[in-house]
Amino acid sequence: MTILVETHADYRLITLNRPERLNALTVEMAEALSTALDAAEADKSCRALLITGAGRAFCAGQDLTAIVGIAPAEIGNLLDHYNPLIAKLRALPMPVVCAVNGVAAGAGANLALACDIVLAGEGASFVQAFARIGLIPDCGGTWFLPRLVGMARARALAMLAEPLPAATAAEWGMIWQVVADDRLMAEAHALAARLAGAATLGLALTKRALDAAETNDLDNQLELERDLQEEASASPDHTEGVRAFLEKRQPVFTGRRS
Ligand code: LHQ
Repeated sequence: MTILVETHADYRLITLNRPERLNALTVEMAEALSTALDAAEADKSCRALLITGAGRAFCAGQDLTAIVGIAPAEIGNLLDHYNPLIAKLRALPMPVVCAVNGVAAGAGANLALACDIVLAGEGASFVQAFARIGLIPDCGGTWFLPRLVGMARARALAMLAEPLPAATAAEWGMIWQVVADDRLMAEAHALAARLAGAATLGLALTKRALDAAETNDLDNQLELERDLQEEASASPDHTEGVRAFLEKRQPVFTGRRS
């Protein structure tokens, strides 16, 4: 099994599972991941996702043994498998937490950056390894990096392909937090569980608004916020949130759309 899926009360843990290859990506694995995302979305009781890697690495990017000597068109075909996966992750109507448990290289780094909240163990690192093999950052790397760390740092990361330690990645705003390696999974599970108990529709619409903000001007974004706010306000979780505030108690969110 190239990925493992573990179902928790109201979230799922997906583990990239080719530890002997540092969880390097294959088409089979991308398809399995895609199926797992669809299944999570279809399950109404699943309200958050947690992604990590088995063994000592998060993901070493494309499995290089699979691309030796293949035609350029085949490289494009490979990305036709990976690109929908990145788009699906971004559009998934629930929060996605990534627990980067070791090195995240090439497409593996950008898979992590596509997630909503990235936690990393202090021994983890991020490498835009593409330049080492004459390629360009893909799986959204050229889109995510400048937005997260600014163009100057994005260019150097992409061109130098040096490993960026997790602590620097957090300092630069590329990821959310660094935690001690032996605390990583406990913290990541706690975060996923907390998000799974939140107002799911509101978070899903927040994702949409933030992604749209990357290309909208202010007028369009204000208009979008207006429309999405109407949608969010129709949810039972909005009603519950306001009621709980007025009653001075913790809200109990269900994640139901209506
Ligand atoms: C690997 C890999 C790997 C196979 C470690 N493949 N075996 C998308 C689609 C289409 C076209 C092309 O591009 C893309 C996007 C991409 O992702 S391109 C970028 C691909 N990734 C890389 O270039 C990274 C290659 N790996 C590394 O630089 C190092 O392995 C890192 C920095 C990740 C880890 O270094 P170490 O901790 O020193 O581990 P290691 O190098 O000793 O690796 C352990 C084993 O895993 C080793 O096998 P072995 O049989 O010697 O134990 C590696 O060959 C294997 N492995 N990455 N991507």
